[in-house]
Amino acid sequence: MTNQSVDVCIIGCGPSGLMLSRLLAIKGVSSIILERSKRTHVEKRIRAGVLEHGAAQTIIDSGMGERLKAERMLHDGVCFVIDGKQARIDLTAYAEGQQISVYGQHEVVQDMIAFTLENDVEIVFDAADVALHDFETGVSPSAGPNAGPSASPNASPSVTYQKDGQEHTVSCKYIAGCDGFHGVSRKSMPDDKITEFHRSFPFAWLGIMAKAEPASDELIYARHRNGFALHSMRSQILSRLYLQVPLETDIADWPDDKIWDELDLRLGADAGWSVNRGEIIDKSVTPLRSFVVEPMQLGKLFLAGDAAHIVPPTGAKGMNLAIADVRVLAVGLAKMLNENDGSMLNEYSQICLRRVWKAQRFSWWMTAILHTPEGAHDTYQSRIDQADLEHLLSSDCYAKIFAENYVGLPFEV
Ligand code: RFL
Ligand code: PHB
Repeated sequence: MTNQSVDVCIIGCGPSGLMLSRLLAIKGVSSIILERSKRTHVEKRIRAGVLEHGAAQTIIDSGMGERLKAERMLHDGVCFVIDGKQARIDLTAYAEGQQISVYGQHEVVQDMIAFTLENDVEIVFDAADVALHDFETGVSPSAGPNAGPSASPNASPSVTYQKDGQEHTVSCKYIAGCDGFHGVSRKSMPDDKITEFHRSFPFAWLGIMAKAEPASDELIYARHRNGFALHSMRSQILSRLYLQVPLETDIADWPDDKIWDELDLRLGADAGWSVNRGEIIDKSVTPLRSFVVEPMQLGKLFLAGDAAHIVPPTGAKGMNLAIADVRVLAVGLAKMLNENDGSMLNEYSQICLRRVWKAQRFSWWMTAILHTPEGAHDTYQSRIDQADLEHLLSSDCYAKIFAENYVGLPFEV
C-alpha cells in the first residue's frame, strides 16, 4: 500500500493526458498519469494521422515535437474523388497559409511518453481498477453553476488503483479524466449531473496500414456509390487507407485482394489512377459515432478528449480536440493552483464545448456527404449530398469555410 500526493491526478496516457501533464509541468503544477494498459500497447495503438496547424504547433511549443518537426509530412491541400471525378482544395491558400501535419498518433504518443519520463513525471502503466473518490465537492473560489455542490470546498479528491497485487492511493487537488470513451472517469459522474448526446452512423471504417509508397502526395477523400474511401499515409513507405463497410463487418470477409480492389474502384479517378499495393501490417474495423457529455466538469473532476466527446474520424478532429481541451484545462488549473483564481476553471466546460460542437458539426457533415448508406445511393438525400459536394468544390466561399475547419479553428485560450 502506497500513498502519494500531487496537484493533479491524470487518468489515461493518450494524447490528452500526456499533453496536459506537460502543459501543467511548464506552469509548475505537479501531476501523475495512471494508465490501465501496458506501455507497449499504448505506444503501438494505430489511430489518428492528421494534426491541425494549431495542434502541431502546441506539441512543438511544449518541447515534445522535435521528431514531429523533423518527420511530419506538411500538406497544403486535400483531394476529393467524387464518383470518379477528381478535385482539390488548396488549404493553404484558403486558410491564410496554414497547413496540416500528417504524422501518426502512435508516434505522437511515443514521443510524449519518452519526454514525460525523461522529465521525471511519473506514469504508472498497468494500473488496474482505477477508482475516483471525493471529487464532487466545490471546485474553487467563485464556483460556477456547473461546478457541483460546494458543501465541503476543502475536501480533497483521491484516486486508488491496483498494481503488483497492492492497492495504491494518489491524493490530489484535482482529477483530470483523460481516459477515452470507455474510461472510468465519465462513468464516475452520477447520471443526474450530466447530459449525454449520442449519434450513431449505420456504417464502420475498415482501416489498413500497408508497407507501400503512398500513391498520392495528399490525402484523398472519395465518395463512390459503393461507399466512402480514404487514402492517407504515415511516411514515404507507409500508406494508411480506409473503406466504408457495413457495421457488422467481420474482418475475415475482407481478404487483402478484396480490400485493394475495392480501394482502386472507389478511389480511382478518370485517369485510371490506382493505389500502390504492399504488405498489410494492420487491419481493423471501427464503428463511427458521435458523442458529447455536458458539462465536462463536475466538482474537481474535469474530462478531456475522447472521455468527453467522440467524433467520426472523417473530419480528422478527435485528437485535435483533445489537445484543444487540455490547453484550456492546463491554464485553468494553473491559475487556480498558482493564483487562487478559479475563473477560467469554472468556465472550462463552456469554453471547450464551443469548439467541440463546431467540430461535431463539421465531422457529422463530412461523414454525411461522403458516405453512402448501403443500397441508398439513388435517393433524395444522396442527390442533396452530391449537390453539397459540387458546391464545396466550385465555390471559393464554401472552400474557405471547409479549409478553416479542416486546418483548425483558432484557439480561444
Ligand atoms: P485515448 O487516446 O483513447 O487515450 C485514453 C487512454 O486512457 C486509458 N484508459 C484508462 N486508464 C486508466 N484507467 C482506466 N479505467 C482507463 N480507461 C482507459 C486508455 O488505455 C488510453 O491509453 O484518448 P485521448 O487522449 O482523449 O485522445 C483521443 C484520440 O485518441 C482520438 O480522438 C483520435 O484517435 C481520433 N482520431 C483522429 N483524430 C484526429 O485528430 N485526427 C485524425 O486523423 C484521426 N483519425 C481517429 C482517426 C480515431 C480513429 N479510431 C480508431 C477511432 C482515425 C481512426 C480510425
Ligand atoms: C489517417 O491518416 O488515419 C486519417 C486521415 C484523415 C482522416 C482520418 C484518418 O479524416
